[in-house]
Amino acid sequence: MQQISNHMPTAELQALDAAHHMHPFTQNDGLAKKGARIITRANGVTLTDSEGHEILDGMAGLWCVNIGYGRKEMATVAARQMNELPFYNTFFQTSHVPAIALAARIAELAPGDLNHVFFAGSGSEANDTNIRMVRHYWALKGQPERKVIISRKNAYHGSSMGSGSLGGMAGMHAQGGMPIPDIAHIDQPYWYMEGGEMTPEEFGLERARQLEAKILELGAERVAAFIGEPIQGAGGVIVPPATYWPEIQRICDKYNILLIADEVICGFGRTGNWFGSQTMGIKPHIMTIAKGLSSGYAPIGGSVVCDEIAHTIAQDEFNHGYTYSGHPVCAAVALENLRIIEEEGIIDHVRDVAHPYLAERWHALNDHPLVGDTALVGLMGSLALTPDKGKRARFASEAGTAGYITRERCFANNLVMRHVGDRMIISPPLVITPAQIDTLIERATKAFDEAYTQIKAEGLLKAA
Ligand code: PXG
Repeated sequence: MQQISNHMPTAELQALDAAHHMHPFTQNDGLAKKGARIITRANGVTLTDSEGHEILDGMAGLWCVNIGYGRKEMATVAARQMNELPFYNTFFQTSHVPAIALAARIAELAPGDLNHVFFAGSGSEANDTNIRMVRHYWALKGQPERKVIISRKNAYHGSSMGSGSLGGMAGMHAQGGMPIPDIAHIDQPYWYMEGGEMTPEEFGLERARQLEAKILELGAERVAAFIGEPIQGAGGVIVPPATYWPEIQRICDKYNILLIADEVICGFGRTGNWFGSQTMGIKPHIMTIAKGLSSGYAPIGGSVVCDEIAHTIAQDEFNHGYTYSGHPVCAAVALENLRIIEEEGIIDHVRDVAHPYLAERWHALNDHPLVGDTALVGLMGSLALTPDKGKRARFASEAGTAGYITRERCFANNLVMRHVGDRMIISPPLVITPAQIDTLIERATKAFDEAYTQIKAEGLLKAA
């Protein structure tokens, strides 16, 4: 059996990595000089690197390892499915048991009449499906001019041409010819940094009403759908004011615009319910799912579609699909993941134990001189670093300078906490215990203290 050794010296692994492996969202020259951190094993909420460090994973991998690492049942199910049927496709009038069972299970869990699943290999692929599906839906309804999809700046919906265009990441749009035509973006509901003198409630309404203004500007007869993450994840865990989603829902209903909830991060327990739409009171026509669907143990995503759209699309051949749509091993692994989440009461644990405890400790970080704002929904949290707490001030330094310093101090203290600009974010495995939350907060506090000292010493504690 060919094995990749875990016992090669770190420097050799790093040299091979630098020579041959192109990392996503990375300046690879800089990384080559520094050397990648090499993760070799993981269990529960803890990663082990090639130097033997034990690191608390405050990000659940990439927002996905909801059930935690090292669940042997997942490996057993994958091996069993590989032995029985490692691959078959779902094109050309065939199906197989894992895809059938998973689609039926997702339909049971999903709210309302979201009863149909189009599988993909990832969240990006699923959002590409959504673009084509909503446009084709309107074409079948005799309204082919309804093509425009409205999204938000600083949204993240994936990295393919379609999904990256839906997203509102300026840095992505600057490279490689994005966005594709007929995608429009409105401003994000980020009160802390963009709300000015408005109350959060006023600001939530103001930002939601940009959707109405955009619809009227384009002409409602040209607008196919609105897409949003119930809570923006990659954009910095931005929790919209309470007034935002009800107003978005009202506007979508009024103009008969389809509503797509991108649940790739919020889905499968992250917000304390099965779906973020339930937490935020949204009634979507389509939900994008991936990540927590399999807890990242296998790559799988999909679009969960309401009766009306699915029945309409069913009238025609939908010329769309991926080799790995409903991949049997990934589907079997996802089903086992859903069984674990349900039978072990993991969402109850989030709601009743982990969230309340983390909330107490997370919001207490507001007392730190570097912290100006904390937010936490379920187990997705963020906080703003600021040079001047009283004023919701930005740093004068380039955005992300203080965040990067703080992130590096977290790593040095064996904690994975990410930064988005000067906002720190967490999204730990949903199985995290109160004792592990204590460890997370202790390491974060120490890292923030060290970062504060360094930021001050480097003369960066200045407001813009
Ligand atoms: N939608 C949302 C809301 C996401 O967060 C995707 C779609 C795309 O999924 P795939 O499986 O194609 O990656 C995502 C992915 C980050 C980061 O830096 C976030 C994601 C991916 C990579 C990096 O936080 N989210």
